[in-house]
Amino acid sequence: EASAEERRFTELIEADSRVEPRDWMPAAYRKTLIRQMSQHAHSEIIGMQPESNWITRAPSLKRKAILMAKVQDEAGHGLYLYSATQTLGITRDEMMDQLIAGKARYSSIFNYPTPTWADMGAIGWLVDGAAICNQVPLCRASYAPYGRAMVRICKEESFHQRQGFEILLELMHGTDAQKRMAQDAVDRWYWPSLMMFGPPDDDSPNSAQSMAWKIKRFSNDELRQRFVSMLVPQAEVLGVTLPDPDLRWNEERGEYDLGEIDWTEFHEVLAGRGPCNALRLQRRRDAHEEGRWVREAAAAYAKRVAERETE
Ligand code: FAQ
Repeated sequence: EASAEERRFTELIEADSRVEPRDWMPAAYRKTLIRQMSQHAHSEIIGMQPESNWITRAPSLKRKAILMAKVQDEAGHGLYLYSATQTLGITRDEMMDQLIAGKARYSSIFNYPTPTWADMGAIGWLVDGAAICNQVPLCRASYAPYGRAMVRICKEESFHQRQGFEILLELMHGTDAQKRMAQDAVDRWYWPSLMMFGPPDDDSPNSAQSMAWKIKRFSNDELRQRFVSMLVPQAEVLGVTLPDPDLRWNEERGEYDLGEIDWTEFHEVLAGRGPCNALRLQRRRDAHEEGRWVREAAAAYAKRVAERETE
C-alpha cells in the first residue's frame, strides 16, 4: 500500500509536473539523480582538460580567446551542476572526494587525447553536438533544479557546437594538410561520440526506471539515432566523411542504419583503461592539491568574518 506521500509523488510525475528539493521523493529516485547529476558535473570538470591542452597553442589570438571562454563555460556548467546535485543532500566535498579517489564516473569521451588543433573542431562539432542531443530532452527532467540547469547549459553548448563546426569548416577550406587534419580528427572522435549516449537499450540497466520517472525522456539508442541524423547533412556541408562504411539511409525505418559500435572499447574506457584515464585523474588530483591553499584561505576568512559578526 502506497503512502499518501508516495501517491502524491506518483501523481506529480504522471501529470508531467516537477519535483522540487523540499518535496518528498522515493530514496531510489534521489539516489539515481545524485548518480546521474554528479556524473554529469564531473564530466564537465574533467571535460575541461582535453581542450585546455590547446589554449597555449591556439593558432590565433581570436581562437585563443574563444577557446578560453569555452573552457570557462565548462567550469561554470560543472559548478552549476554540483550546486543542483547538492539540493539532493550530498555535499560538494563528498562528490569531489569520490572523483579524486577514482570512484566516480564521468563521460567516457574525455579519456581520448587531443593531438592536433583539428581536435578542437571535432570536439565542438561532435562532442558538444552529442551533448546537446542528449541534454535538450533533460530540460524537461522531472527534477526541477536539473531541468532548469539544463536550459542554460544547452544554450551555451549550442554556441560551443557551432564554434567547433566553424573550426572544421575553415580547415576544410584550407590546404590539403589542413583537410587531412580535419578528417583525421573526425575519424578519431566519431565513434567515441556515439558511445557518449551510453550502452545499447537492451544493455542499459538504468533506462527503464529513469524513463518511468521522466528523468530520461528518450532511450540511449533513440538519441544516438537522432544525433547521426543531425550529423549527416552537416558532414556534407563540411565535406568530411563519417567513418562508418555501413552508414546508410533505411527507407523502411525512415532512419539511418549504423555500423557496429565497438562496445568492448566502451567497457575498457569505463573500466579505467582508456587512452587517457590515468592522465585525466592525475591532473584533477594535482589541481585539487594545488588549490588547497585557496580553499583553506577562503575557509579561514569565512570563519573570521563569522566571528566578527558574533562579537
Ligand atoms: N561514459 O544504464 P545506463 C558534457 C554508465 S557531455 C561513462 O544507460 P544512464 C559537455 C552509466 O553511468 C557528457 N559512463 O545509464 C561537454 C551507468 O553506470 P552506473 C556528460 C557511462 O544513466 C562537452 C552504466 O554506464 N553528459 O560534459 C556512459 O541511464 C565538451 C549503465 O548505463 C551527461 O552526463 C558514458 N558515455 O544513461 C563538456 C548527460 N554511458 O552509474 C566539455 C547526462 C553510460 O550505473 C567539453 N547523463 N555510462 O555506474 C545521461 O544522460 C545518462 O546518465 C547517460 C547514461 C545517457 C550518459
